[in-house]
This record gives sequence, structure tokens and C-alpha cells, in this order.
Amino acid sequence: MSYFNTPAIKYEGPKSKNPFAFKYYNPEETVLGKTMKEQCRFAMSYWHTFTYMGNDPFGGATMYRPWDQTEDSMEKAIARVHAAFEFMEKMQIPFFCFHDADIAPRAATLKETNERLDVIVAVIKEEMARTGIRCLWGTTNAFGDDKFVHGAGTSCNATVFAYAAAQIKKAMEITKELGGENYVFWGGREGYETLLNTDTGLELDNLARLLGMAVEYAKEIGFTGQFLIEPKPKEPTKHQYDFDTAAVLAFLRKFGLQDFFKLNIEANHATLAQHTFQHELNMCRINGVLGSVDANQGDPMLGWDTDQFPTNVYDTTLAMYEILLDGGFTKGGLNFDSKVRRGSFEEEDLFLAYIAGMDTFARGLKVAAALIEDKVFEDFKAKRYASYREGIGKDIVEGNVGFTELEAYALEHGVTKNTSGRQEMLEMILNQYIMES
Ligand code: XUL
Ligand code: CO
Repeated sequence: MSYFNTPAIKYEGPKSKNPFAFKYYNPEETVLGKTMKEQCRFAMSYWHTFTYMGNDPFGGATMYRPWDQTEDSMEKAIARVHAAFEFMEKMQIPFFCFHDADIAPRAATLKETNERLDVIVAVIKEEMARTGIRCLWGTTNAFGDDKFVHGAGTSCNATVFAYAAAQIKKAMEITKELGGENYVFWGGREGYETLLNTDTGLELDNLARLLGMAVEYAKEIGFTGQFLIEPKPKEPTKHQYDFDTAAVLAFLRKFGLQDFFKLNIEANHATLAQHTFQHELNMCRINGVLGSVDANQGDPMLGWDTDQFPTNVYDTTLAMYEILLDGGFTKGGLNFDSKVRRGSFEEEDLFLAYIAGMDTFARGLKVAAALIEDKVFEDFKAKRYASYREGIGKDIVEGNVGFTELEAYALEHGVTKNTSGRQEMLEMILNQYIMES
């Protein structure tokens, strides 16, 4: 049975006027020694693509999908698996990401919920074997259910902490079963609404305890996937603890967890934290914790997480630039944590949205590769910081001098003339690469 009328999407090149074709994503084309498929490692988000029905705070569903046309929730879940794999095959998407709650409906008890997960995981495994599509990462949804009203690992209620741990345990087991290359922790409600009722010290200690238990359990079951923390500054809570890369790094280092976690950077989360997407990737890169990416974009006019498909080549260029400078993805990839707009409710819109996102990243990849090959910014930066490679600068870097020696130096030499940062010139060159590469 087929769920989609849209035919398989192929590469037709930049001259094509066919909306249902890739203009830039040419999976087998080599960029910096790897195929585009290997560089991008695109993934489909199960939740936005197969369970989102167009609901927003002001209205209900607008998307009535063929795979949802049954009342039986398990039948629906199985239909979704088949539809998801048909979609990924047609879109040439090699990976998927999922929350436990996306793939199987919750039951009244944890035991029954876990049994349902096992049924669906078996169906997913069959589809993975048939298609060769793989799991980029799994996670648990410990934020949607009403028991998580005050958080999961940071709940004031210890029995909720225990329940969250049980959910994570099962989600890790099924991620392992599906060969997931990473496991994600997004602190859905790990934050607070008011400090008047919140013991932040205990909550953060408990969050670290929960993550420590996950590290221990991974060893116990032999799960070798990479643990990833996904920062977000707000939404749903007013203040989320995993605010941004800097906050996550401080937390991991305080609790001695830094060797076990990398980060999953989401573009729209970066901008909610008043950072650029590139800033967050850059902070990860220089700290050796760039794990994976949730690809999307926000709307500059709206202050919330709109999770739009990425269409801004400027942003994807600078993101791919950081990723390539980091050596490219190893276990991570580009997961489209993106959803079609509520008004884009037709089947075709899902295909068009993914084509737009994949092409935008493919184009960004090629521009970034050209910038790196030509050492455009690297040569400029090397000259800009040249004073640290000789004389007093070299002594500073090598730790040969302290305040006394530096005072003596300053008294004798003063400072040399500063030179321009040439920002406008660099932005002009970047534009030229985006337009011409
Ligand atoms: C929420 C978000 C999540 C995580 C996984 O903003 O990004 O979907 O990626 O829980
Ligand atoms: Co995300």
C-alpha cells in the first residue's frame, strides 16, 4: 500500500524548474572528499512529519493524513511507520529521529506502554532492514504528559523523577535496538516559571543525578551511541536550565559529566537565546562538543520556536562552515526538526518543505567548502592575530610572562597601531561566494 501520490524525488540540477526535484542536493556528488549524502547525513523528524496535525494555540488540526484514517491507535502507529519509510525512501533521506511517544501511543500503565513500544520497534526494524534507512537518534518525551507539569528530572516530586528515569531507560533500550547513533536529552520542562517556589540547587543536582544514571545504564547495556544535550533557553518553561551551549558546558563541567555528552544544536533554539546559529556551533566546535544539529529556522518577527524549514542560505552556509571546520559529522547529522506551516496542509507540502530544506543545506555545504578551500576567513584571521606568533605575543601565549614583565614591556614600547577589522569587506566576500560558488 502506498500513502503518497508524489513520485520519488531526484536531483535535476539548478536549471530545473520542477518543484519536485532537488536543484542542489546531489547525494553522490563529492564535496571535500565525501559525498553530499555523507556530509549532510539528513534525518527526518518523526514527530513533526508524522504526528503533527497543524494544531496551534488558537485552533485544531488542519492536516488529515491518509495514515491517520483509523480509530485504532496501534493500527495508526503501524500505518505511520510504513508511511514514514515510504516518505524517507522517496525523499532519499537516510536517517530518522524519534521520541518514544511519536512511534507508539501511550497506554494506561508504563508496562503496557513499553509493550506497545516493542510491537512498533519490531515493525520499524523490518522497514529499516528493507530500506537501509538508519536511526540517527532516539529520545523520550518527558514533557507532554501532565505528570511532567513541574519537570521530569527537575520535578519537585520524586516519584516523577523515578518515572522519567524509567522512560529514559526504555527509550535508551529501544534506541540501542534500532542501532541509534546518538541519544538526545532535551530538557522539555527542565526549568522554572518562578524562583519563588523553586529550589534551583536541588533541581540542578537532580538533573545531574539523572544524567549520571543514564551514563551508568549505557555502560550496563552496552549502548555506545553518543549522548547529546539539546540547549534551549525558554519554551515551554520561562527559563530552561540548558539555556545555551555556555550554560550546558558549565553544568556538565560542574558535575564531571563533560566526557560523556556532546551537544545537539538547534537553529531556532540558538536564535531564541539571542545567539546566531553559527555562534552556538562555533562555541561547540572550539570546546570539542559539536555532536549533531536540529535543522530549522525561526522567524525574525516572532519570538517563539516556529520550527520552520530552513530556507536561508546565508545561515546554512555559516552553519556548514563550522561543521566542516570541525571535520564534518561523525555520529551526528542534520535532523529536520522542522514542520510545515499550518496552512501547508497538503501531502505535497511535506515533500516541498523537505526539498527546500535539503537544497538549502546542500547549497550551504558547497559554499562553505569553497570558503574553506580558498581559506578566505582563515588567511584573514591568521594575519589579524599574527602578533601572537612572535615577540611579546608569543611570550603571552606560551606563558613566559606575567604582569611584571608585561608592565615593563608596555612602559618601554607602548602599543603598535591597530588595523581595521574589515567587517564590510568580509561580508561582501561572503555574499560573492554565496552568489557565485
Ligand atoms: C523542542 C525540540 C525537541 C527536541 C527533542 O523544541 O527541539 O523536539 O529536539 O525532544
Ligand atoms: Co530539537
